[in-house]
Amino acid sequence: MFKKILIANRGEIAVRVVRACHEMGITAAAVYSQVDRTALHVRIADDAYLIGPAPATESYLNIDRILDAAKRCRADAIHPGYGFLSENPLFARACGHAGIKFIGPPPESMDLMGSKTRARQQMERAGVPFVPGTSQALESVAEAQRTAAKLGYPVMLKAAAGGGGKGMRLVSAESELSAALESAQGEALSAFGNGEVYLEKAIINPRHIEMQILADEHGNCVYLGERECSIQRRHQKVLEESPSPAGTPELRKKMGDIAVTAVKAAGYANAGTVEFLADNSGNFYFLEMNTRLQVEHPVTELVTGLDLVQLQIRIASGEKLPFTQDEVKFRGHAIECRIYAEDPENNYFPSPGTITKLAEPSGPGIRLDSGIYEGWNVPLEYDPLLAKLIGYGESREQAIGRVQRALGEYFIAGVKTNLSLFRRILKDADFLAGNTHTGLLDRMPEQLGTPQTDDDSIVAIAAGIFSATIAAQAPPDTNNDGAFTSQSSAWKKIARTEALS
Ligand code: MV4
Repeated sequence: MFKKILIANRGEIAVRVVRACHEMGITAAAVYSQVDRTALHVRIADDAYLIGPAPATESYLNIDRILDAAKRCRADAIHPGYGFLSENPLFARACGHAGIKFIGPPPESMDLMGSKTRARQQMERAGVPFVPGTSQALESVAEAQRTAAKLGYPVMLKAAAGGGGKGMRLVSAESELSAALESAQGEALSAFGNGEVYLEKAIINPRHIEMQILADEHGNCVYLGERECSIQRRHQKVLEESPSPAGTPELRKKMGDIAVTAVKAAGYANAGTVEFLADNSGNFYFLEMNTRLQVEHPVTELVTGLDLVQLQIRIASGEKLPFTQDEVKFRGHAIECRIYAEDPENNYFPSPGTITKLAEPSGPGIRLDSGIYEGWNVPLEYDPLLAKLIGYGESREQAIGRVQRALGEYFIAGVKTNLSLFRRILKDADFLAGNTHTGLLDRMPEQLGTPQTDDDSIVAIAAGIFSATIAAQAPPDTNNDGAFTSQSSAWKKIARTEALS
């Protein structure tokens, strides 16, 4: 087993990996940029290395500087987390050349899955169902027109080097095709340095369901169940759950077996996710494969009882998978909310700043993977994910009740957050009915400037928090908080004020 792992990431995921290392008796080394000197992941790691200034290209995305830190601290292995260098085959290769184990898949699998057209060709050979379309770059407008006519409109133009929605165009009619092709190719070229674009039939109102897999370096592979990730905004996931409310044990087995086939065809090892689009008729299609640990991995951990990060580390050290597919048991339901420092009243723009107050939820069935603490400044240079609130229950209803309860306990001041969005989603009739789909947030009415609850006690508590933390500079007996005191005993008021100040 490794003695020391360098974590090439920051925020909550770096904290998550430090925790796994400590549970396994492995020394955890952090890296940080100049604005992250006091970040939580630096505080809880055993060592920490400055790798450069704030811009990610000069720090968390800089292969040389990260490898230099890994050599300086004599790390045996590097965990890349998600984002940054996690899906960069050049980085995985550079780690190999430096004699440091990259905790992730072989670079050849990353190359393959990094090209959507190559991945589609490989999946076709393996017999994996994929969205009808081309698996080669389009060469001309005439070719695009012929193919689109065969598929039937609407169609989707996609960048071969893309993923996650970048460089994508929905085309509803032939009259739009040639302009869309030109702009998609231009965008792909400038975003990825590769103008290759291909066509798929468009699936209308799809669900986004993904399958977690785990493969060792000895040819064994298991699936760990699906995650429903349809609740998203502008290709940014907001809430994920497992199992999918649209799923059945039969669908899980079918999708899981197909995911394992895809993984074997890619020569894959370590943790990975196979993404599918599902239509309303029970059909599903391979979309792409993510060759990393994902943000939403905790929901899978809760319903399987497994520790994915520990298993990644054990697999990378050469161990065999310690269980078979039959031994994987699914139990209960888990829901994750991604808590971002962003302003719901300003188009969810990032809202960096200092966390002046923080009250975190806990209690039965609640897991909080957080990267923040009170007094810390959320830098503006990176993704503003603050924490992931994950609720678990025996049933979906119990999980929802626990997340709702925990949202009520959660209080973050100093930065704007999207907590109010979750309070609304968890009351939305479609969501409660399990009718999750990719258009859900677009249809949800914004309730800006109006109270987002009609529960008087919540309004009173919010007013109390406001007067105790923000409005109140004077002693409690001169506070202008009549609405609060009229409903509460004096001792409650004093206790709350003391707890909050
Ligand atoms: C699609 C699609 C419909 N038809 N492909 C968006 C992200 C990228 N990974 C693939 N995406 C889509 N591909 C075909 N052939 C609709 C989407 C899509 C979507 C997919 C998953 C979750 C949210 C989405 C929101 C808009 C579009």
